[in-house]
Amino acid sequence: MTEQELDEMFSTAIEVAKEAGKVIRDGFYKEKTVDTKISAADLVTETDQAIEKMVHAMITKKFPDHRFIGEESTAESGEKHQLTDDPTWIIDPIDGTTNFVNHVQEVSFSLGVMVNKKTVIGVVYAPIKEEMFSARLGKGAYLNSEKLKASDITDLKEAVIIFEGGNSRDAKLLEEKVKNIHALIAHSRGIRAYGSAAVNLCHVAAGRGQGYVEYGLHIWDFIAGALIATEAGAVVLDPTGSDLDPLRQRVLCACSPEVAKALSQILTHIDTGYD
Ligand code: LIP
Repeated sequence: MTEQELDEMFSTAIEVAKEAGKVIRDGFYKEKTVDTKISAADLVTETDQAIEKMVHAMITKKFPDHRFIGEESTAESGEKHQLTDDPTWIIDPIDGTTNFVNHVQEVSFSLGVMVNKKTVIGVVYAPIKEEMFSARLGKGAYLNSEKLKASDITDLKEAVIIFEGGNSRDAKLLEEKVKNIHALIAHSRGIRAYGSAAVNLCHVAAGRGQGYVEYGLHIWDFIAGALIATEAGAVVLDPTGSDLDPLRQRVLCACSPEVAKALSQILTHIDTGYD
């Protein structure tokens, strides 16, 4: 893939995010038709579906040979997505749908592009707050035009950690998550939950917290934010400390390797499956 091709893909990603942002803004305070997916806590609205269709059309028009993985088309087909070496656009039309339904501003459009299974572009747009986070592999991460740098804290005791309950209501899984919440509160300066995995990763990239961990996610929730966080100097790993596997449904992000290691040691590692 040439630099010129990557430039073109990056400007398309920004353009697409701005268009998705307009639709999110239009729907934000309106009455919504809400449906549920795997549990009563896993929501989808007509806006999620409309954005995904619009974005898919925009991308395939410009890059007909590229592949596409989207949260809502995957849910509709009920099939597992295939991650290949081909250039692949990975979309979450609204990350933080529960926030969207409840008029909470942490709502984002998330778009990652992978080539040879490596993320080369990440864009997370939180349109209500007018925050456009973006990164290209090896070229740094930005919030609007400001360069991002993660916090330089190395001691977990001084760290604020973002943690989410997720949308599964499986009793055994919840028991393990509660153990993790206990461990995180005991060892850190405090926990937070903003309700959007993509935004959570961007918060760590922007130094608005020192770590984030979640079990039970999917590639579209975290792939863009993971590049933004790493390009801002944070580490993004599998919670066990091994390399991040984009299909393994879990992520650990920390501002420094020391905080990552300490987090990995206190957590109970939950296996929610493989996409
Ligand atoms: C949501 C995430 C949130 C997580 C939920 C869900 P959605 O994405 O970003 O952080 O806890 O499990 O996956 O469903 O709003 O796109």
